[in-house]
Amino acid sequence: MLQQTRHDMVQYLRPNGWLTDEGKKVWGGLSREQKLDLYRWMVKVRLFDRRAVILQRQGRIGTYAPLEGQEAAQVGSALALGREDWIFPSYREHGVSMIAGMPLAHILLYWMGRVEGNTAPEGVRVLPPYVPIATQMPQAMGAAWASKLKRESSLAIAYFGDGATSEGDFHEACNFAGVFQLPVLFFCQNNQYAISVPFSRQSATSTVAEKGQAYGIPSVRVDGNDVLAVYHVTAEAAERARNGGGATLIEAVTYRQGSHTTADDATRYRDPEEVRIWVEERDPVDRCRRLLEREGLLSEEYIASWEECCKKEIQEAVDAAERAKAPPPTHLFNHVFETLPPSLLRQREELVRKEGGPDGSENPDPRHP
Ligand SMILES: Cc1ncc(C[n+]2csc(CCOP(=O)(O)OP(=O)(O)O)c2C)c(N)n1
Ligand SMILES: [Mg+2]
Repeated sequence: MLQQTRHDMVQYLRPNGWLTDEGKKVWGGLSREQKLDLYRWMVKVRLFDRRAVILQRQGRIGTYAPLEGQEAAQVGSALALGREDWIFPSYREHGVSMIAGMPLAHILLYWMGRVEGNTAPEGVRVLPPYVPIATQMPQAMGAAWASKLKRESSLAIAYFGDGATSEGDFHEACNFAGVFQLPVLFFCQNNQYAISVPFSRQSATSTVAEKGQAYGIPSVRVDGNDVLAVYHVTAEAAERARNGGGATLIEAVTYRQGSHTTADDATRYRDPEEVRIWVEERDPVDRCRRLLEREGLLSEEYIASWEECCKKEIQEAVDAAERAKAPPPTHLFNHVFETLPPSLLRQREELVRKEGGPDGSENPDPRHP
């Protein structure tokens, strides 16, 4: 059990694919399937992510926030949660969402600007991605409070970035969760940049974990590219939350290998040598693969057939998303105001006049005749 903040970084799997002594114990407690799952999910998430970037470049989805490099932080933490837990993601958590049961087609539809992409299927407790930075944190805290008042076993987890720790919402959520001992996990993927702003220009503290400590929340810093350590640290925090032990802040130290979004160019503000080190020497997927290969759990044929299987599933999701009928243009006006203000009402009427038909739906989108 974590009783206090650890400023040293928890690491079980070294970048060269060898386990530490503590790591050997944790690894030994996992079944063969659990071990393979860590790797299989990371591969699926990476292949999905790469395909989504290509779709954006082809003009088939609007914009996209890539997660390459952050697979271990997302897969390790998501696999430690239960189906009853509430997940409050930011815009980069596609890996977490798919593990929690969000269909891949929905994730693509979200980036195509469709409202269906925000709707989780029955029984999937994933909230829509939160784009305004840190706003998911007080809401996750509120869900955790509700769970506590109703004496339910579910916890809430908020995913956010290093930049979010400069927002008031971060501090308010941590304070409240600390005082009321709420079953909430604050999971920070410290990928070291908030768009072009490096962590050193974001915060005068050297870690995010120490900010949680200031609110009386046990806080832990973990190697976010070490899927085993992330899994174990999150499972421990989740167990504690369920047993009435309150909130935990987890700082997963990782790196965004690509750009902030497809609208950004990270080569404008990052040293190529820094990127090379993270990509070539600290990659989370390679690290796990090396361990599994050495243990005889992975072969070249197995890797190839798993990748094929993922690509097929991703292709099916792309087809399903592209088959979805486009909404009428008047949908632009839905989902913000319950009653449209007069100015927007006028604009809507103008659009209906131009498009023809009572609500514009009689003029089908030419891309989906
Ligand atoms: C309240 C608010 N301010 C500014 C923005 C613009 N913005 C979008 S992403 C981003 C950087 C966030 O960085 P971080 O929290 O580290 O998350 P990351 O993108 O690295 O995952 C900013 C400033 C926003 N979305 N919301
Ligand atoms: Mg960041």
